[in-house]
Amino acid sequence: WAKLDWQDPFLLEQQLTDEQRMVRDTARQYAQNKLAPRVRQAYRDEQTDPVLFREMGEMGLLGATIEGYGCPGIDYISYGLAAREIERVDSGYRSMMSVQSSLVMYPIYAYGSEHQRQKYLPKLASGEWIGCFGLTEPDHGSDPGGMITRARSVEGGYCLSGAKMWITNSPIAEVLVVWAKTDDGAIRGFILERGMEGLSTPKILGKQALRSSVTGEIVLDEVFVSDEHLLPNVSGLKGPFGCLNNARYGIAWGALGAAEDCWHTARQYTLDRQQFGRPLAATQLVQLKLADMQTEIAIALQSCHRAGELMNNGNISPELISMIKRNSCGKSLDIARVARDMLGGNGISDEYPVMRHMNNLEVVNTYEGTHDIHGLILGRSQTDIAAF
Ligand code: TGC
Ligand code: FAD
Repeated sequence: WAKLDWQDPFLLEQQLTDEQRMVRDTARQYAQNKLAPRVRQAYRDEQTDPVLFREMGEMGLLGATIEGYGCPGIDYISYGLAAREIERVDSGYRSMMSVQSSLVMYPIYAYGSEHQRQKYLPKLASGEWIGCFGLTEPDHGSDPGGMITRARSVEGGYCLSGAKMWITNSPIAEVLVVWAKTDDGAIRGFILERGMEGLSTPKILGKQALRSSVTGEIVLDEVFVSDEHLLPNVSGLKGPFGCLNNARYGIAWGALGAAEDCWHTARQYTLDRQQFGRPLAATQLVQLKLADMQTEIAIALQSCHRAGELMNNGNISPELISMIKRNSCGKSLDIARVARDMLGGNGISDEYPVMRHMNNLEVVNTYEGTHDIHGLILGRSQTDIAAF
């Protein structure tokens, strides 16, 4: 019998290719050497440094699965492994990377004209330009189909009016992918640029989570865009949802990085901390908690790896992505809450990462479709009844 590798019970390491390991190691090095030393202050000050996008661009982490246009074209398992390494440091940093990659570059690549691809993708890949994705509105979150933002046809283009809420990167974005209903009621995507008349992006202040990643509104007051700003190759909700599939897949891997950091921190802390004359880790209650964390993370990583194989051969369903997004986020949030408790009073201090991860995971469990909405997507898939 083999000896269990407690950190990697299913030997995921052996399932990876050399290239996947290389991408993972590069992302880990960047995350640990460059992001980890900055995160505590960034989180305290609620500051997002735009230079991080250029660093991520140099590391090939932006739009990484896209072929050409300055992007490396890595496979989906490598992309998931990179998301896990970045989120091991902070969910906010992974958010910045996934919005730019899956929600801004992907729609331009998949639905844009060749001219739009050439114009935007290289600068988004290098991080010179920062992007954001506006779907959610103040009164329409889980039900984006009810959006009220309008793109009225006018001579030579469209006039956009409305408001988007809770938009990652919006206050610092140069390129804004915005979804709006046209005169015929169809949902269409538009590429907006900072500086357009009538466009503003106020920052949302006072977030108690995801503080290293800036969030804002997009306010559209009769913003004129010419026809060439319309994404020509998609119409309907399948446009934004197609982007969300990629982002949700990355989140499923990423959240587990944050959970692993909580698990490892709780394990080391309870080994070091003595109460009643022995390490906390010598108690049955603590060992059960560690066993639960190890089990949930190991099984979830295997599900992500399998989903990555299906992504790579173009054979994944959106519902399976809902399953792993929901499972990883829900389980990671539970793990972070338990880890916070295991650190006692120290668990609330930012000397340790667990409470920051816990707060961040509250967001990760909510955005890109809440835990319950993904449950309803899975419920619909087995009953054929939409219970939303
Ligand atoms: P429904 O009738 O189900 O579908 C409408 C049309 O869309 C198609 N579709 C999909 N296509 C591709 N992928 C998917 N996952 C798809 N889901 C649906 C569907 O086939 C249909 O196409 P067609 O051609 O027949 O018209 O739509 P519904 O309005 O009933 O939707 C229900 C529900 C709950 C599934 C959906 O609204 C939903 O997923 N809600 C959650 C909203 C959400 O995830 N918002 C995310 C905002 S972006 C964000 O949070 C970024 S955070 C980023 C970060 O910082 O990391
Ligand atoms: P609601 O839809 O109002 O849901 C509130 C509660 O009701 C939830 O528990 C939900 O599960 C439940 N609920 C809703 N409908 C039902 C139902 N039919 N049955 C049972 N329960 C239901 N959006 C973007 O477009 N772009 C971004 O970049 C972006 N970034 C974000 C960053 C942050 C920090 C945050 C917090 C959010 C971000 N979002 C973004 C928005 C995010 O996607 C939404 O918050 C999310 O989809 C939920 O929508 P909502 O907040 O309106 O909640």
